[in-house]
This record gives sequence, C-alpha cells and structure tokens, in this order.
Amino acid sequence: MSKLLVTGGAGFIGSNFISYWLSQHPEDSITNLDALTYAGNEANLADVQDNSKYSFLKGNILDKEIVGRLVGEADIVVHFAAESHVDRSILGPEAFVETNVKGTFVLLDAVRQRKIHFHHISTDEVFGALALDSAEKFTEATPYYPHSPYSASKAASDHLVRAYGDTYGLAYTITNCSNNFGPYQHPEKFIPRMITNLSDGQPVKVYGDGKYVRDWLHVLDHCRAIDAVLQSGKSGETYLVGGMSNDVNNLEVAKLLLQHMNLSEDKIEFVKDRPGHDRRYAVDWSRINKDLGWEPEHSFEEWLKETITWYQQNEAWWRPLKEEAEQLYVKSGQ
Ligand code: NAD
Ligand code: TDX
Repeated sequence: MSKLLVTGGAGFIGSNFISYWLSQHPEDSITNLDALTYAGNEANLADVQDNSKYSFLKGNILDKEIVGRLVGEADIVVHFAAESHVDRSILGPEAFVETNVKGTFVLLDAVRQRKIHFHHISTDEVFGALALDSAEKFTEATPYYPHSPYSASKAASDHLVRAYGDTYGLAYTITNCSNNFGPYQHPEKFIPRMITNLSDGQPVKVYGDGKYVRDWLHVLDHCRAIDAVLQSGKSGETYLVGGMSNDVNNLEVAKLLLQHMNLSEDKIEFVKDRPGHDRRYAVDWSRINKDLGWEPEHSFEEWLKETITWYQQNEAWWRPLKEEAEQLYVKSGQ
C-alpha cells in the first residue's frame, strides 16, 4: 500500500495515469497536486472523483510550503507537472523555465529531505533531432541537444534530477518518452487539433513540408511503462519509452485521419513552419523491454481510429478548450 504524490495529474498524461493506477493498484492512494493552468482540467478525472483513495489539491509546484507538506505525506513522487507545448514555449518561454526547471528544483529539494523515491517524466525531445533519411534511434546514451525552450527546460530538469542523485543520494528514476496520443489530450496538440478542426469543417494545418516524423506512443502504453519502472526499475536509471508508429510523418498522419473520417485530401493546408522544428524522433526502447519486459501494445493505426471516435463522442469535453487553442495559432500565424 503506497501513497503517491502525483504532480500535474489534471493534464493529459497525468490524468490518464491516475485513472490507470487506481484501477491497477486499488490499495494505493494518490494525491494530485496541480495548478490547473490552461492545460489542467478536473473534468479529465471524472471517473476517479468519488474514489476515496484519490484527493486533489489545487496548488503550484513552485510553492515550497505546499510541496513540503505534500511530500511529507507521500511515499513516492511521480512528477508530470510541466509546461508541455513547444509552440507556446516559442511565444513565451519564461513559464517553461519557471515550472519545468525551478518547479522541479522545489520538488527535488523537498524529496531529498524526506529520502523518498522521485520518478521524473521527461521527453525524447531533450535529444534534439534525427536525420530524416537515417535509421538511427535515440538511446539512453544519446547526448542531449535540445532545440526549443520547452525541450531545453526539460533537459535542464533531467540534469537536476541526476545531479540530486549524484550529490545527495536521491533515489530516482527517469523516463524519456516519445509523443503521446489518446483521450484527454488538449486540442492545441497535433492529433486532437486535426480531429477537432475536421469536426468543425476546418482544414488540418500541416507545418512546413509535413515531412516531420514523430514516434507515436499511446498514452496507456506510457502509463504501463511508468508502472513497470515504479514496480521494478533500478534506482538511478533512465528508461526510454517509444511507440509502434514506424517513422510515420505528419503529412501521412493527416492523410490517415482524413481517410478514417471519410474526407478528401483537399482538407490539408500547409502553413508556416515551426522555428527550430525537429525533423525526426525515433526511440529505441530495448532497455525497458530487456530489463523490465515492457513493450507497447497499442498499434498506431488502430488506436488512431479509437482516438478519433473518442473525440467524436466527447465534444462536450473539448469544445470549451478549442477556441483558446486556436487563438494561440492566430498569434503564431499557423
Ligand atoms: P499537459 O500540458 O497536458 O499537463 C500538464 C499539467 O501540469 C496540467 O494539468 C497543468 O495544470 C499542470 N501544471 C503546469 N504547471 C504547473 C505548476 N507550476 N504547478 C502545478 N501544476 C502545473 O502535459 P502532458 O502532455 O500531460 O505532459 C505531462 C508530462 O509528460 C510533462 O512533463 C511533459 O514534458 C511530459 N511528456 C509529454 C509528452 C506528450 O506527448 N504529451 C511526451 C513526452 C513527455
Ligand atoms: O497544427 C499543427 N500542425 C503540425 O504540423 C500542430 C499543432 C503540430 N504540427 C506538427 C509539429 C510536430 O512536428 O506536428 C508534430 C507534433 O506536434 P505537437 O503535437 O505540438 O507535439 P511536439 O511538438 O512533437 O511535442 C509533443 O511531444 C513531445 C508534446 O507537446 C511534448 O510535451 C512532448 O515532450
């Protein structure tokens, strides 16, 4: 029976994780600390709202008093809270440094005094970009080379976690995963933006030439990977987590969506490219497979269809978020 402190549990991945964890580990309890920024939404947690093992506290990870108190009551911290959107980091980087770097520091400092385990959720974007025409993949040994304020702030947070391990003996694990997709992802991100645009009769907006490759990981496979690491991962270790999408590029994803939604390709609009846009991400997940027996189970094509259906059936969830998401793109001209 463990007491988990989850940060950022009202966001996309954190909320999926809380629902997943309480269904798989009903004996455990979870406190969710989330500031409810534009990306946090209590509606994501409707299915656990009445679970006596779940509690929510609206608060900021930068708040040392709240963090100290909640860390004091926990056995383990699972840290999702972050500013997570690359395009927003280009328009306003400061919040990314505050939350992702300083917020992680506040948590680490509280955790080191309590001597409990810290699991840090990070991203494959810290490694930078791979060439389009190569078969290379990121591994745990790939050097860091982040290109956006978002990925630079996540890289800094990873370094801080390892430094706390080396300097203060902090017990930690890190997962760096690829692009997630699935239910409750904010409509500012690529796949939900495309589905909701098409539902509104609008075009899909493809940045640049569309030949940008992401390694799509279903959010439930990500939750299973974190579970495997929390159960059996080695302290001080990093595990890369990736999906089954096999080098599909953004234009191909757009075409697949149009095909599944019975729409023609004239709904594709090419728009201004993202500055510093990383060409290709691909994750070699053989360490977590070999050491912990994890592998992704959700195929990309099938679960893309499931994701379309989820958004079609849950317009009441995404509709209130859609207008603000599109205002962002008015600012960025995309
Ligand atoms: P998200 O933006 O959907 O959710 C972030 C959550 O953190 C929100 O609920 C928000 O309210 C909360 N938050 C933000 N600032 C906070 C603060 N200062 N104090 C407390 N709470 C705060 O993000 P996500 O997509 O669920 O990503 C979760 C984590 O996974 C992040 O650390 C992100 O870097 C990482 N990650 C995401 C992806 C992806 O594809 N979405 C891929 C790799 C890694
Ligand atoms: O309208 C769009 N058109 C488009 O072509 C949007 C929103 C995006 N794109 C492109 C940019 C990327 O190549 O699609 C790809 C995916 O974009 P995002 O959904 O913004 O994700 P990305 O920038 O890859 O970052 C995401 O995955 C890694 C998460 O936001 C990060 O938190 C995570 O670390």
